[in-house]
Amino acid sequence: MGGLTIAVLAVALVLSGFGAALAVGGGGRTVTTSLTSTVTNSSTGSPFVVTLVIATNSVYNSTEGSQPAYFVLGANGLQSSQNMSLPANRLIKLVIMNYDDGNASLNVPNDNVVSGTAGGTVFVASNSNINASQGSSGIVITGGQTVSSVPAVDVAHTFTVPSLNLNIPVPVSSTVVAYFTISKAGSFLWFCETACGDAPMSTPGWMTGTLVAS
Ligand SMILES: [Cu+2]
Repeated sequence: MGGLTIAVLAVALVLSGFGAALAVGGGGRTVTTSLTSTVTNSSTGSPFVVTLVIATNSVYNSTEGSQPAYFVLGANGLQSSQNMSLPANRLIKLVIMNYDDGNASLNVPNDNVVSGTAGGTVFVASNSNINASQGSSGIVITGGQTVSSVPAVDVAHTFTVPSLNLNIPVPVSSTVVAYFTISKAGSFLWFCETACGDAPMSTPGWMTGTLVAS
Protein backbone atom coordinates (compact mmCIF):
# COMPACT_ATOMS: atom_id res chain seq x y z
CA MET A 1 0.00 0.00 0.00
CA GLY A 2 2.87 2.31 0.84
CA GLY A 3 4.47 1.52 -2.50
CA LEU A 4 1.26 2.33 -4.32
CA THR A 5 0.96 5.62 -2.49
CA ILE A 6 4.49 6.57 -3.46
CA ALA A 7 3.87 5.49 -7.05
CA VAL A 8 0.80 7.71 -7.22
CA LEU A 9 2.85 10.54 -5.76
CA ALA A 10 5.48 9.91 -8.45
CA VAL A 11 2.83 10.22 -11.15
CA ALA A 12 1.67 13.46 -9.59
CA LEU A 13 5.25 14.72 -9.60
CA VAL A 14 5.60 13.79 -13.24
CA LEU A 15 2.37 15.52 -14.15
CA SER A 16 3.33 18.68 -12.30
CA GLY A 17 6.85 18.47 -13.71
CA PHE A 18 5.46 17.99 -17.19
CA GLY A 19 3.45 21.15 -16.74
CA ALA A 20 6.60 23.00 -15.73
CA ALA A 21 8.40 21.58 -18.73
CA LEU A 22 5.68 22.93 -20.99
CA ALA A 23 6.00 26.33 -19.37
CA VAL A 24 9.77 26.70 -19.51
CA GLY A 25 10.69 24.18 -22.16
CA GLY A 26 13.39 21.52 -22.03
CA GLY A 27 12.75 20.52 -18.42
CA GLY A 28 11.36 17.07 -19.14
CA ARG A 29 14.58 15.13 -18.62
CA THR A 30 14.75 15.99 -14.93
CA VAL A 31 11.17 14.85 -14.48
CA THR A 32 12.01 11.45 -15.95
CA THR A 33 14.88 11.02 -13.49
CA SER A 34 12.66 11.75 -10.51
CA LEU A 35 10.14 9.14 -11.65
CA THR A 36 12.85 6.49 -12.04
CA SER A 37 14.38 7.06 -8.62
CA THR A 38 10.99 7.18 -6.93
CA VAL A 39 9.91 3.86 -8.43
CA THR A 40 13.20 2.27 -7.40
CA ASN A 41 12.77 3.45 -3.81
CA SER A 42 9.20 2.23 -3.61
CA SER A 43 10.27 -1.31 -4.59
CA THR A 44 12.97 -1.71 -1.93
CA GLY A 45 10.80 -3.99 0.17
CA SER A 46 9.81 -6.27 -2.70
CA PRO A 47 11.87 -9.18 -4.03
CA PHE A 48 14.48 -8.61 -6.69
CA VAL A 49 13.26 -10.73 -9.59
CA VAL A 50 15.69 -12.48 -11.92
CA THR A 51 14.58 -14.89 -14.63
CA LEU A 52 16.86 -17.49 -16.16
CA VAL A 53 16.07 -19.48 -19.30
CA ILE A 54 17.60 -22.84 -20.13
CA ALA A 55 17.57 -23.28 -23.91
CA THR A 56 19.01 -26.16 -25.89
CA ASN A 57 19.64 -24.92 -29.41
CA SER A 58 22.97 -23.17 -29.01
CA VAL A 59 25.63 -24.77 -31.21
CA TYR A 60 28.80 -25.10 -29.15
CA ASN A 61 30.99 -26.05 -32.14
CA SER A 62 30.93 -28.50 -35.03
CA THR A 63 32.12 -31.34 -32.80
CA GLU A 64 29.86 -30.79 -29.79
CA GLY A 65 26.81 -29.64 -31.74
CA SER A 66 23.86 -28.15 -29.86
CA GLN A 67 24.30 -27.89 -26.11
CA PRO A 68 22.12 -26.57 -23.29
CA ALA A 69 22.87 -23.20 -21.74
CA TYR A 70 21.54 -20.85 -19.09
CA PHE A 71 20.57 -17.34 -20.17
CA VAL A 72 19.43 -14.30 -18.23
CA LEU A 73 16.10 -12.97 -19.45
CA GLY A 74 16.77 -9.24 -19.61
CA ALA A 75 14.82 -6.21 -20.72
CA ASN A 76 15.84 -6.85 -24.35
CA GLY A 77 15.64 -10.64 -24.35
CA LEU A 78 18.16 -13.36 -23.64
CA GLN A 79 21.54 -12.29 -22.32
CA SER A 80 24.66 -14.20 -21.35
CA SER A 81 24.69 -15.93 -17.98
CA GLN A 82 28.47 -15.62 -17.72
CA ASN A 83 28.25 -12.83 -15.14
CA MET A 84 25.08 -12.29 -13.15
CA SER A 85 24.68 -9.29 -10.88
CA LEU A 86 22.35 -9.72 -7.92
CA PRO A 87 21.75 -7.63 -4.81
CA ALA A 88 23.14 -8.77 -1.47
CA ASN A 89 20.93 -8.73 1.64
CA ARG A 90 17.70 -8.53 -0.32
CA LEU A 91 15.15 -11.23 -1.01
CA ILE A 92 15.66 -12.61 -4.53
CA LYS A 93 12.93 -14.28 -6.54
CA LEU A 94 14.64 -16.56 -9.03
CA VAL A 95 12.56 -17.95 -11.88
CA ILE A 96 14.11 -20.66 -14.06
CA MET A 97 12.29 -21.55 -17.27
CA ASN A 98 13.68 -24.81 -18.62
CA TYR A 99 13.04 -25.75 -22.26
CA ASP A 100 15.21 -28.88 -21.99
CA ASP A 101 13.09 -32.04 -22.11
CA GLY A 102 15.98 -34.43 -21.47
CA ASN A 103 17.10 -35.59 -18.04
CA ALA A 104 20.75 -35.98 -17.02
CA SER A 105 22.44 -38.07 -14.37
CA LEU A 106 23.47 -36.40 -11.13
CA ASN A 107 27.13 -35.70 -10.44
CA VAL A 108 26.46 -35.71 -6.69
CA PRO A 109 23.79 -38.03 -5.21
CA ASN A 110 21.91 -35.26 -3.39
CA ASP A 111 21.73 -32.87 -6.32
CA ASN A 112 18.00 -33.49 -6.55
CA VAL A 113 17.51 -32.02 -3.03
CA VAL A 114 16.80 -28.30 -2.60
CA SER A 115 19.05 -26.28 -0.30
CA GLY A 116 19.65 -22.64 0.53
CA THR A 117 16.18 -21.36 -0.40
CA ALA A 118 13.45 -19.87 1.80
CA GLY A 119 11.81 -22.80 3.55
CA GLY A 120 14.19 -25.19 1.82
CA THR A 121 11.70 -25.49 -1.03
CA VAL A 122 11.10 -24.48 -4.63
CA PHE A 123 7.89 -24.20 -6.62
CA VAL A 124 7.71 -26.33 -9.77
CA ALA A 125 5.20 -26.01 -12.62
CA SER A 126 5.22 -28.21 -15.71
CA ASN A 127 3.05 -29.98 -18.25
CA SER A 128 1.97 -32.42 -15.57
CA ASN A 129 0.07 -29.63 -13.82
CA ILE A 130 -2.61 -29.34 -16.48
CA ASN A 131 -5.12 -31.61 -18.15
CA ALA A 132 -6.50 -30.29 -21.40
CA SER A 133 -9.03 -33.06 -21.89
CA GLN A 134 -11.73 -30.43 -22.40
CA GLY A 135 -14.12 -31.88 -19.88
CA SER A 136 -17.23 -30.09 -18.71
CA SER A 137 -15.11 -27.52 -16.89
CA GLY A 138 -12.49 -27.11 -19.60
CA ILE A 139 -8.81 -27.32 -18.83
CA VAL A 140 -8.03 -28.70 -15.40
CA ILE A 141 -5.23 -26.76 -13.73
CA THR A 142 -3.49 -28.15 -10.68
CA GLY A 143 -1.07 -25.25 -10.59
CA GLY A 144 2.18 -26.83 -9.48
CA GLN A 145 3.93 -28.14 -6.42
CA THR A 146 6.09 -26.73 -3.67
CA VAL A 147 8.78 -29.33 -3.09
CA SER A 148 11.97 -29.82 -1.10
CA SER A 149 13.34 -32.28 -3.64
CA VAL A 150 12.46 -33.68 -7.05
CA PRO A 151 12.83 -37.28 -8.23
CA ALA A 152 16.42 -37.74 -9.38
CA VAL A 153 15.26 -39.20 -12.68
CA ASP A 154 13.38 -35.98 -13.49
CA VAL A 155 16.33 -33.62 -13.05
CA ALA A 156 17.65 -31.97 -16.21
CA HIS A 157 19.93 -29.33 -14.68
CA THR A 158 20.66 -27.64 -11.39
CA PHE A 159 21.49 -24.08 -10.43
CA THR A 160 24.10 -24.57 -7.75
CA VAL A 161 26.24 -22.10 -5.78
CA PRO A 162 28.21 -24.19 -3.27
CA SER A 163 29.64 -21.22 -1.36
CA LEU A 164 26.07 -20.05 -0.67
CA ASN A 165 24.84 -23.58 0.07
CA LEU A 166 22.36 -23.00 -2.75
CA ASN A 167 21.14 -25.93 -4.83
CA ILE A 168 18.09 -25.71 -7.06
CA PRO A 169 17.25 -28.84 -9.04
CA VAL A 170 15.44 -28.11 -12.31
CA PRO A 171 13.16 -30.85 -13.66
CA VAL A 172 12.77 -31.46 -17.39
CA SER A 173 10.49 -29.01 -19.25
CA SER A 174 9.56 -27.06 -16.16
CA THR A 175 9.46 -23.63 -14.60
CA VAL A 176 11.01 -23.39 -11.15
CA VAL A 177 10.58 -20.52 -8.71
CA ALA A 178 12.87 -20.11 -5.71
CA TYR A 179 13.32 -17.41 -3.08
CA PHE A 180 16.62 -16.83 -1.35
CA THR A 181 18.79 -14.10 0.13
CA ILE A 182 22.52 -13.65 -0.40
CA SER A 183 23.73 -12.45 2.97
CA LYS A 184 27.20 -11.36 1.89
CA ALA A 185 28.70 -9.41 -0.96
CA GLY A 186 31.17 -11.14 -3.23
CA SER A 187 31.73 -13.17 -6.36
CA PHE A 188 30.49 -16.72 -6.30
CA LEU A 189 30.87 -19.53 -8.79
CA TRP A 190 27.59 -21.00 -10.01
CA PHE A 191 27.22 -24.12 -12.09
CA CYS A 192 24.99 -26.99 -13.05
CA GLU A 193 25.69 -30.24 -11.29
CA THR A 194 24.18 -32.72 -13.70
CA ALA A 195 26.13 -34.49 -16.41
CA CYS A 196 24.48 -32.45 -19.12
CA GLY A 197 27.58 -32.13 -21.31
CA ASP A 198 31.31 -31.69 -20.67
CA ALA A 199 31.59 -28.67 -22.94
CA PRO A 200 28.80 -26.50 -21.51
CA MET A 201 29.58 -27.55 -17.93
CA SER A 202 33.10 -26.18 -18.20
CA THR A 203 32.34 -23.03 -20.19
CA PRO A 204 31.21 -19.75 -18.53
CA GLY A 205 27.95 -18.54 -20.02
CA TRP A 206 26.70 -22.07 -20.66
CA MET A 207 26.30 -24.21 -17.53
CA THR A 208 28.58 -22.20 -15.27
CA GLY A 209 29.48 -18.61 -14.54
CA THR A 210 30.00 -16.00 -11.86
CA LEU A 211 27.34 -14.57 -9.60
CA VAL A 212 28.30 -11.12 -8.30
CA ALA A 213 26.41 -9.94 -5.22
CA SER A 214 26.76 -6.33 -4.10
CU1 LIG B 1 23.18 -28.68 -16.89
